[in-house]
Amino acid sequence: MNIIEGSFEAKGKKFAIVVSRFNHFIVDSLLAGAIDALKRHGNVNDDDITVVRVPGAYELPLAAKKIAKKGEADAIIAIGAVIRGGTPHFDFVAGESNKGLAQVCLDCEIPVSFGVITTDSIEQAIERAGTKAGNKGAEAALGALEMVNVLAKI
Ligand code: INI
Repeated sequence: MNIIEGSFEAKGKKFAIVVSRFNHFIVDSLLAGAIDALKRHGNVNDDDITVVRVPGAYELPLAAKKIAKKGEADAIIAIGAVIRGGTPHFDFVAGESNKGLAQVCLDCEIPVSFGVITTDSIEQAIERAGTKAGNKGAEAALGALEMVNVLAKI
């Protein structure tokens, strides 16, 4: 049996984090979690992490695509927070963000980690930004680290 799997070590690899400003109170914690995971679990150098800020989750796919096409990053981590309001706006923003990022990942053949939380309430968002449900930014960074390693082995 031949099993191929990735570790988290990624010293020398380059990571781009594309992050939305909307709901920055939440997003800032997700971003901090992602950077912490890259450094502590991946052993990634500060200089190998680039943070790109965009207005909202809707804008994440285009920025991710431009980064991917430059070819300098080994993986992209998308960070954002879409919190449901009283209108259908949530569904459009969350749906397009998710769809667009998945498209970049497959079209450009680069890992694009989905660290965009989509919640029904601010409380659920806080839970996922470093409190009782962990930190989804850190989880996204771990996913990117593992994918960089496993893709190199396939
Ligand atoms: N952007 C988010 O990142 N999160 C949200 O919760 C959100 N809501 O609810 O409106 C949101 N909207 C802005 C959107 O991403 C775009 O920036 C905007 O529509 C301009 O294109």
